[in-house]
Amino acid sequence: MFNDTLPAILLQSPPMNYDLPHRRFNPLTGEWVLVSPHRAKRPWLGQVEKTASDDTPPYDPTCYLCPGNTRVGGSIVNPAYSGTYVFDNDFPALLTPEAMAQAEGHATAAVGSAELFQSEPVSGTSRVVCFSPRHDLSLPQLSGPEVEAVLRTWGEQTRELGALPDVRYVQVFENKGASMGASNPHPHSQLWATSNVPHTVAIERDNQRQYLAGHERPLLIDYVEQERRLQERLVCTNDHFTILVPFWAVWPFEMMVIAHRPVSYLFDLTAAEFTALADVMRRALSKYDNLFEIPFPYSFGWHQAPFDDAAHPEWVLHGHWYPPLLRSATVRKFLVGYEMLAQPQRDLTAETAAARLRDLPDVHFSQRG
Ligand code: H2U
Ligand code: ZN
Repeated sequence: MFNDTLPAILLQSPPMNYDLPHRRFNPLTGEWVLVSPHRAKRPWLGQVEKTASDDTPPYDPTCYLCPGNTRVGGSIVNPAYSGTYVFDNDFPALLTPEAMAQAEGHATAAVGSAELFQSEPVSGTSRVVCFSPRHDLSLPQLSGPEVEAVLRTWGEQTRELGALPDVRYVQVFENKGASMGASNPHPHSQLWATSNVPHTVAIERDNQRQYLAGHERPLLIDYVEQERRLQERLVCTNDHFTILVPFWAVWPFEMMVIAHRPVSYLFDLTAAEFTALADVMRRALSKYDNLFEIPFPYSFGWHQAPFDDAAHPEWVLHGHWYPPLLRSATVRKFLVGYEMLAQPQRDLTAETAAARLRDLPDVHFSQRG
């Protein structure tokens, strides 16, 4: 049952006409988004994206992620893996503390005052997680147990990397589709574990802490309960997780997955929660692909609590999908101009985007009879 007491701030918010330009607040980041619903019909003469080819083979002899193939660089051969497959990134963005200590001949740039030219070393580990030996299947095309295996692998990797003495945060993320910078269609994700808590995560932590201190309830627990009651922005839900288009979404079909209890890490989920999470994700990601009947590109990532030696009663495990496509498989949104200089802006409302996703079948178009 949901808590019937709305936080004071929401009780006080006046009814709004969402057909007129307005701005919406993101309580996780403290940022605002400008919403201009009347603009959704403007003509488009700009860039047209290429669609992914639909003749991707189950195995590609030239793919550096397929089982049995040689990785870039030529010295490592992938094993004949049958489930998920994890390896250290051959081109890591971060050096381990040991490699940092061993590095010789370091150059020092000329700097000014300590206040205006701040810097600090960052060490860490980068890994790649392949979802499946199949080169051609994205997450929603895998079976429930296969998606669960991916979730459990992300959880185990988070636990392992988070236990390293110099790690303060583990970011799990997936770039899907060439337009989001994915280097290869083979379904895969990355983990970067760093010696610092990255900026966005630190801001989300501080805002969740502040909300808990003021309301004695975690921010995202209050938020997800109210969204489940309002029902306007829901995409898929079950007993343990909700996927919705957040009220403050910036990207046209942006979604969040939110746990129904304040759990900090994927590895803290129960068996029933892993199964439930695989279920909502398969359904929501099938809707994504069904929207334009293409593998829907996005950047996705988990926000788990930092490993910063503090307890995290404020934290609610959640993930963000940031997909660029707007009106078709070939027309994307760019965050440029006013959005780079002033604030993000969207035309399509979050409610319209959620209704479109909600109304789509939750069975992947490739698997329909
Ligand atoms: P992206 O598609 O999100 O770029 O992820 C692929 C990662 O795989 C990328 O970080 C790594 C790249 O460094 N990689 C290897 O570690 N070994 C390879 O043989 C090729 C790619
Ligand atoms: Zn492959």
